[in-house]
Amino acid sequence: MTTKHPQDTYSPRPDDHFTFGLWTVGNRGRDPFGDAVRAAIPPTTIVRRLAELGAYGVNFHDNDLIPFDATTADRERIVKDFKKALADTGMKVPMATTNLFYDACFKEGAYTSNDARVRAFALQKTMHAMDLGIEFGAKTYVFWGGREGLETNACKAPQDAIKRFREALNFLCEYARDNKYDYQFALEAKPNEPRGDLFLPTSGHMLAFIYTLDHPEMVGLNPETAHEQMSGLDFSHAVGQALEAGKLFHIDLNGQKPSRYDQDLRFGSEDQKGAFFLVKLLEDARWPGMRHFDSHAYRTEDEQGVWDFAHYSMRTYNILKEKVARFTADKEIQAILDEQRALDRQTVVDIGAGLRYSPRAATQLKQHVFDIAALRAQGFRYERLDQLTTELLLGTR
Ligand code: GCO
Ligand code: MN
Ligand code: MN
Repeated sequence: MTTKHPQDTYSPRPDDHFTFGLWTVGNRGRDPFGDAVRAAIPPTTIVRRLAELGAYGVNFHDNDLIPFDATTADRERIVKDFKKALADTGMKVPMATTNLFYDACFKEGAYTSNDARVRAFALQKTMHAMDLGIEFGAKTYVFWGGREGLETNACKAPQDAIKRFREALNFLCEYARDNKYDYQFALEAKPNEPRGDLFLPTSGHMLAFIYTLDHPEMVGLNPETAHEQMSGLDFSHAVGQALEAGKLFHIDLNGQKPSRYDQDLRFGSEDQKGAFFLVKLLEDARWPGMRHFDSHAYRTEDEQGVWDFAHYSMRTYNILKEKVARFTADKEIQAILDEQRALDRQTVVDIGAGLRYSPRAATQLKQHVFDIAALRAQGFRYERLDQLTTELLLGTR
């Protein structure tokens, strides 16, 4: 089956650095109310089709590639075939991760389980999965604690769960160092689902936690659009804080309707304005990371719809990137922003650059007489700025 998408300036290319999880295009449409609607697509086929569409690479959980109960011989054969597909197409594996949520043994948690045997098994499984990622040249290792949560606070105190999560990450940082694995760890927050509540529910919680680890320099964030929006938060603010802290190690792009379960919709299919500001944030910062899509096709789709979904995810990013260039080149928009920059540059008292404290600066500032009436009278022209942005996005400028 081939999907023909016409080539134009928005067509994805490998140097756009778009990646997909094997689990995203491989999603078979299961949900809590219905079974699979699509056949499984072999990982090697996913690699070949995504390469044709212009993607840069694929990422995987250990069990997306190697089934949970595979024999050593199975593993060797699968790895060999997958390496061949990558070599044939030039596709890369920038990120790897562990499935610590699907198997029934993880129902009470993995690193945070009350059962010490499960915690130890989760570590063992992660070490094997880290070894696998290294075989494919992965540089980022993602931690999403799908089962690290609870339904009733009667079962454990959140502080104990956080301590266990810290112990596990400290252990795995040492494992990476000991083996000279060139990984950066990226922690992914989510407020709930599949557990009633998940520990460390937002990127902000995760960021604070990172600085309590033995090797905070190895660990950053993997924020996801849908997950921040589930908490009613603006995704760009989570990403902005991660960028400012030098902790944006990876990103999960998708779409989400407000206050729902985790929908993992196609990037840009919802809240196009939010998606635009997110692309603007990443592009203005010249963020060098992968533009990874953690989403899947609607359950209504057959395999053709899956490749449409993949192509349109990348295409929308490129369209929004072009809108960002237009925003930067738009004289009326920039004139308003110039007024803001001029306001920003005003000198109140001569205390040097910024608001750096000194006793002299404090004295001068305390003595300064402000023209409060002028401050009150200042208008900011954001209605016009937003309307110009809106018209740019709607295609009328
Ligand atoms: C989800 C998560 C996952 C993770 C993936 C990689 O809500 O299902 O977003 O898709 O991103 O397990 O860690
Ligand atoms: Mn995700
Ligand atoms: Mn998700």
